[in-house]
Amino acid sequence: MKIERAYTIVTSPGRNFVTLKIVTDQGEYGIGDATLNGREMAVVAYLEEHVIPTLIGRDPQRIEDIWHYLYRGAYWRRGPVTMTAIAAVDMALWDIKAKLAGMPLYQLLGGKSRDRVMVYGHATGRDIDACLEEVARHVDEGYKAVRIQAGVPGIASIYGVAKKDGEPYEPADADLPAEHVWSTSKYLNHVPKLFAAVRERFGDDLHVLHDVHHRLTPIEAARLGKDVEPYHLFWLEDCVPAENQEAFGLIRQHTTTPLAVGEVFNSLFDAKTLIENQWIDYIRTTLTHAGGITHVRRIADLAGLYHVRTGFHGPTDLSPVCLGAAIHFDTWVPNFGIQEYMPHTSATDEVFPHDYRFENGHFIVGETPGHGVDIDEQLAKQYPYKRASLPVNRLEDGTLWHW
Ligand code: GCO
Ligand code: MG
Repeated sequence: MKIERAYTIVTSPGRNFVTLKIVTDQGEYGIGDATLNGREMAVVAYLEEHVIPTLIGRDPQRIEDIWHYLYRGAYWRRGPVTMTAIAAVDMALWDIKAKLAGMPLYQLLGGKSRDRVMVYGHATGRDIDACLEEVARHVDEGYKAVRIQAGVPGIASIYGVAKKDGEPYEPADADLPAEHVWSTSKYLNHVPKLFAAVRERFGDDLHVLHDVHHRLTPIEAARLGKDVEPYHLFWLEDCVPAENQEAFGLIRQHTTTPLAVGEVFNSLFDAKTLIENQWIDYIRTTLTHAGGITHVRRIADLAGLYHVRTGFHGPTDLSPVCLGAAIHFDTWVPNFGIQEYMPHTSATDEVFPHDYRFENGHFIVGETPGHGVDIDEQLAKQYPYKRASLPVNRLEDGTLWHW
């Protein structure tokens, strides 16, 4: 069996998605998600110019060999663009292999470790009251876990918090990066009040999560972790940037609030020190940005040795292809923690027909051979690519900051 053709499909049903389709000479095909939010066309160019020409004629069943060919063979290792491109190939090849085996992907990985996959949804509000209403809506919809982000008095606009109720928190039409103004002190004073209000209204059972989006220094993160301890968060996410993995050692010495990190990681080496030192509790690295199933499986296995569980990144800027493959992975992986879930728009769901289903705060994996997600190429053509940018953050004095 040989790879006969491979090509990228860029579609924007509300936001941009890049999909790689690999077709074999036997007529079987697989698809992989290659979406890197705000840098979509860089991955398209990498795939079209440097990866696809080397795939033609190869045996699609040799997933491991192709992975190492693309990783080692390029000489230039790692990096989000490269690893997203490799991930898309890897995901498409696992899709093909599972279809050939006539099995849903989770069976090929080792079968079910659980019947359903717990997810967390996103509640955001411009102030605490609006936020509590959003949490209530999620609880009514059956969610057992909710990420909670509220506007902070004195900060005009925060990425992760929708400006108006019901709006997405990341405007898809920002051609060039918007600039936000950030105040760490205002934020740090406000967050404990938010979680006090959440516990008071919803009691102890709801799992609550919070994303700091890399905006603190280690000692500030340590303070926040301590301040929210009484509200026992499921996790505090990305409390500092993790290029300096040792920073987490400092935070860990100060707080028992569980720590999650890794949505921007693209390889095992970004997480190795964090995992081996048991400085984190959840690893967020997902299939699309870290070399696909073949590589993320290695991350999860290392994590399992150190009581670190998975909590895959799953915002709407990852396509249903990534979500579908992730649900298979989550159903299998022994050290599963939780899966992030932001519902895609109905236009996106129509472009990407899928067999996973949401039920009572959980995902139930489908039984279709492969990863269970397809793409309607005709429909995809109706939504042309539109450049969209993520915002940047500056401190009140104008200093460029993490966002
Ligand atoms: C999350 C994230 C996202 C990212 C986005 C960037 O936890 O879901 O922080 O909101 O910012 O995926 O592309
Ligand atoms: Mg995040």
